[in-house]
This record gives sequence, C-alpha cells and structure tokens, in this order.
Amino acid sequence: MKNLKEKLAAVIMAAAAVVTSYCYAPAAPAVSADSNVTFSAVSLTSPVISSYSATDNAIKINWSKVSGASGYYVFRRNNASSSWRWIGTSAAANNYYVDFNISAGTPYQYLIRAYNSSENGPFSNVISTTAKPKNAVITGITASTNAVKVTWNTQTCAGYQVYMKKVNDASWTRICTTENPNQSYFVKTGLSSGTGYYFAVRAYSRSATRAIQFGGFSNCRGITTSVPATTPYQQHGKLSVSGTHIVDKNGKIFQIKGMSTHGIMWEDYRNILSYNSQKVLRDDWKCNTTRIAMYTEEWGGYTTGSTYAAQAKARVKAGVDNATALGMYVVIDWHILNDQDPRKHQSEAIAFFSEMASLYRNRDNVIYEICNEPNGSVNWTTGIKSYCQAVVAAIRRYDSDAIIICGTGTWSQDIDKVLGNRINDKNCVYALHFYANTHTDYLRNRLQSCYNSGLPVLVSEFGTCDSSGNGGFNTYQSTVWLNLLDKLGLGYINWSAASKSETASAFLPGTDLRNIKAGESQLTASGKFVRNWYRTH
Ligand code: IDC
Repeated sequence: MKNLKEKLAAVIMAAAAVVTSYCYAPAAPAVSADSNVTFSAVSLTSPVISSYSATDNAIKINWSKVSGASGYYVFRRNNASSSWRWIGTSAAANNYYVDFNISAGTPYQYLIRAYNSSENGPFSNVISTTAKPKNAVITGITASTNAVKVTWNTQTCAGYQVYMKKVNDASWTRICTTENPNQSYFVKTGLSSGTGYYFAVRAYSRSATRAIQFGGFSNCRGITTSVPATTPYQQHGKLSVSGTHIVDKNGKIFQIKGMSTHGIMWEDYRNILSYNSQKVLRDDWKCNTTRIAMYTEEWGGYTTGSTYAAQAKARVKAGVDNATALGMYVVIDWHILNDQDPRKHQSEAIAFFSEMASLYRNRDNVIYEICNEPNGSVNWTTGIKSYCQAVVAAIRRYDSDAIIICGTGTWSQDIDKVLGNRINDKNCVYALHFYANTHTDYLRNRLQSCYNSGLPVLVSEFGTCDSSGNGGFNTYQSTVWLNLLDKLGLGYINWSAASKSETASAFLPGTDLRNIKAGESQLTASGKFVRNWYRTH
C-alpha cells in the first residue's frame, strides 16, 4: 500500500499531466533513448534515474535533482520495440514520480528530462522496471501416498515459485521455479506417505533487464499424504462377478485365497478367528480371505438347538469383526454336510442369512456361502437350485450385490449341472470342492469345460489330501490343481486352519490357535505346503 501522501501526489500529478498535455506536450525521444541523443546549447544536465520501487499497482522512480529545473517530464514505454510516451510531469521540488497507471506483473521502462522556461534538458538514462505480480491464490490441493498436486490461479507475470515445508519444519524450501506464466499447477513427487505438508506459491515478474520482482505469497495450504492401501480390502474393495471371474473394485480379476476354519463349534477351532491369528494368516500366509465354517448339524451345529444357534452366531460375528478390522474378505459358510439336502433346514437358513445380510449390508468384505456341500440324492435341479433361489432372494432383500456362493451336488462337485440353469443373479458363483488325493483329472476337466462355457466357479474349499480329510497328502495333485486355478484366475480356500490330528489340518496338534505364530514351526506338512503356495502365488 502506498501512503496517502504519495497517492495524493500521484493524483495531483496525474491531473497536472492531463492539463499539461493539452497545452504543452513535451517531445518524447524520437529514437531509442539508449542511443546517444545530443543537444546543443543546453544548460540543464541529464538527470540520473537511480532506483525504483514497485507494488502491484504502482511504480515509483527516483532520480537526482538537476539544478535549474522547473520540473521533470516523465516518459514510459513497455519494451524496446514500443515507442516512448510522455506520462506525466513532476515538480521541481520532487525527485521521484509515482506511476499508478500500470498493470500488475508488467515490465515498463522510464526516462525523464528536466525542463525550465528556456529549454528541455537532455534525457536521463533508461531504467527498466517491472510491477509486482498480484498474489497467486492456491485454489486446489490433492494428495496421493507420495505426491501432492498444488493448483493456483494464473497471474500476469513471468513465472512462479512454489514453496513447501513439512508440518513441523520451521523454514520453507523452494521446490519449483517455473518460467511459465500459464502454468497453473505443480506436482511434488517423492514425498513420504501419511505426512503433513504445507505449500505456498508466489508469482514473479521480470524487467527488460531480467531483474525480478516477487508477488506476495499466496495463501498457505496444507495436506496429509495418504497411507498406502495395505489390507486386501483397501486394495481391492467391493468384489463382483464378471464373466467367469470374481473381480475387484477396479474390474481386475481377483483371486480369493484363504483358509477355512474347521467347525467353529468344535473344541477350540474357532480360536483361529482371533484378531492375532487372522493377522498372521493375512501377513505371514498372505491370505486375503477367511472362511467361517458354521456346521448346521454336526457337533452342536446351528440347527441343533437355540443355545447352539446363539453360540454359533456369536462366533460368526466375532470372526467377521476381526476379519473386517484386518481388511480381509470373510465367507460366512452355512456348512451343511450330514443334512445332505439343503432344503432340510431351509427356513433356518433363510432366517440366518436374512439376519446376517441385514447386519452386514454395508460391509462389502462379507461373502455368503449358503450351502457348503449338498450330497446324497439331491441335485441341482431337484432341490439345490430352488433352495439357492430362496436364500439368495432373502439375502437380496437387504444386500443387493454381495457375492453369494451356491453349493452344488455331490459335495459341491456337480458344477456342470448348473450350466444353462443358473440362478438369475449377477453376483452368484458356484462352488467346486476338491480333495487333491481323491479328485483328479476328471474333476479338473469338468472345471475347465464349465469355465469354457462361462460359469463363474469358486473353490470355496479344497484339501491337499483324501476327501475324508485324513491321509493321502498329495503335493503333486495339489500343485496341478492350484496351477490350473491360478491359470484360470479362480480363487481357492484351504480346509482347514485347525490343529485337529488329521492330514487336512494346517497346524500341529496342541497349537494355540488363538495366537498362531508366523513361520513354519507350528505347521503340518499340509500347512507348510499351503502357506508356501500362498506366499509365492
Ligand atoms: C471334516 C473334518 C473332520 C470332521 C468331518 C465331519 O475334517 O474333522 O470329522 O468333517 O463330518 C468336506 C467337508 C468338511 C470335511 C472335509 C473332510 O466340507 O466338513 O471336514 N470335507 O472330510 N468335504 C469334503 C471333505
């Protein structure tokens, strides 16, 4: 801000200049003031413009007084190729002139000459000046994990400087100078994640001699870089079915890889659902999914009495909460087996899944498996499909798009019976279960042909051994299976993250499932094989 006196002086000078220009327009230099202009018989000397100062709305030039002067004519041009214009007159008492008739951020050159009643003195030197640019204003700021983009409004100027400091830093660092008046943003890369940074911008202008005038600093804007997505759910988000695949929020094929509990009502096998143990499965095993096997009939299963039902539900919820806290996908498995025909407990299943779906309608990491393994005489067309339709409809009343896994006949092996006869629902997948030492090429061929026909299949349970769950650990057949599933981009979940003394168990008998350790020390042969596969595929 100019002080009042100067402003007043300028107004008076401007008025005087207008008046003078009507009655007496002093001659401007005809040629470049840089060349030698000589005058004959002069007594006034050439003034010297010694300095200038600028704001964004005024330029003040200062000179040494010339003796005998009655005043000074002030001339201005924009640049060497434009012509000089007389812009005002300054009184003899003054040795400065304030030019308010300027644009921010714009360069100007000035010269003056003294005059008195008998002559116009010689021209002064030329001074190259520039008005300060107006202050840039930061209008936007966005951050990724390691970069920040700062956006500002452009000004009339020569370029911009961007300054940054970390949240607790005392001083600012210049991180960018750009000689481009049209540049309106800068992206600072190489930042730390989860860290706060402040930014400020200023424009600068340049005189004809390239001397700089800085505009004031913009507003200061701060932002915290984001923390990288680390959990499976943060990375992949809501899942859906696309063609034969489960895809993630970005539409990319997503392979479910995880461990199934043993029955959560048996002994202490539910303990694997603790936060600690799930975290080990996520971080050390590289599992993205946990399957909670809630038996319906065996061993205090869900349908064996209200006390058992309440206990089972509480265990399911605790498991879902821990998996959710860890950003893992979680399958709620209505684990029919003895019951054979899913219709046997259809009304309980509808009530259970209605409750789960209304509870978890906003948890996009929750997946419903509505009948583990139908078996016996029931097949897809004679009962499984109608059951699935009824349970899917019950879930869809609350949750319109969660992934639902439909079991298939013969312990979830008859996926071929579903071909051409699917549930009318875009996010249903069909279960194929295999035990590597029992189910070999014929079942793989069935999978391949169903896949080729466009059926979305998920291996929601597999074992590395006999279908009994005990004996016959088979790394060769397990490897052939898992290679095929990887090749097709299909997911798989291993039976089981238990410590029961049987081949399918991943943990040695006696392992504290509530606090499993990373590494192999507690693992069976099957556990070592599966963990290693998950870590390397
Ligand atoms: C098995 C358990 C075993 C338990 C039995 C109960 O491993 O400890 O005694 O269930 O009937 C499946 C089933 C799964 C079986 C598993 C192994 O989904 O419940 O677990 N299996 O037999 N289908 C094929 C194999």
